[in-house]
Amino acid sequence: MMMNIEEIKAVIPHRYPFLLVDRVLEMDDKKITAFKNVTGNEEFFNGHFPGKPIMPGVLQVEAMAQAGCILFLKKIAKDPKNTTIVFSSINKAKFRKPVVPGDRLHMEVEVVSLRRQFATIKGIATVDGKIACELEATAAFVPSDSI
Ligand code: BDE
Repeated sequence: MMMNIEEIKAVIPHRYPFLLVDRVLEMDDKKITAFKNVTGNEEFFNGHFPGKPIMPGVLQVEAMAQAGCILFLKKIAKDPKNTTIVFSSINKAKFRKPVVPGDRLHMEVEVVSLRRQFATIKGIATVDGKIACELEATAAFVPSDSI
């Protein structure tokens, strides 16, 4: 179930500079494992912060949300071509460790609640096995032709 960057781009609409998943390693009906390689050339390091590059925690949240989108569209949505995923809530987020140039942000995102229109995910992002960010968020599935 590995997916490379071109396969990822065929599933979610995000593009540079906002596509934050580089590869999917594993996926089943409830869980996806993916990563982002964080390079020293990321645009956001110029300003966050000058001389002290740290990946914004909100972008770690976004990266896990994107991994969740891939899981929803590949495994959960009944009509993925006509489904838009809208994140409706960040229920909980914790930032435990700074993510810096050269890090591989490894993400495990799991669906913990699935209703007709809403899914809640839990995500854990690690670098070298150490937790950088924990997330619980909720997304809504919307028919694309309704918005
Ligand atoms: C720690 C845990 C989770 N996320 C980030 C941290 C962290 O160490 N942030 N550090 C930010 C930071 C910003 C600036 Br400006 C600075 O000069 C230094 Br010295 C910092 O550590």
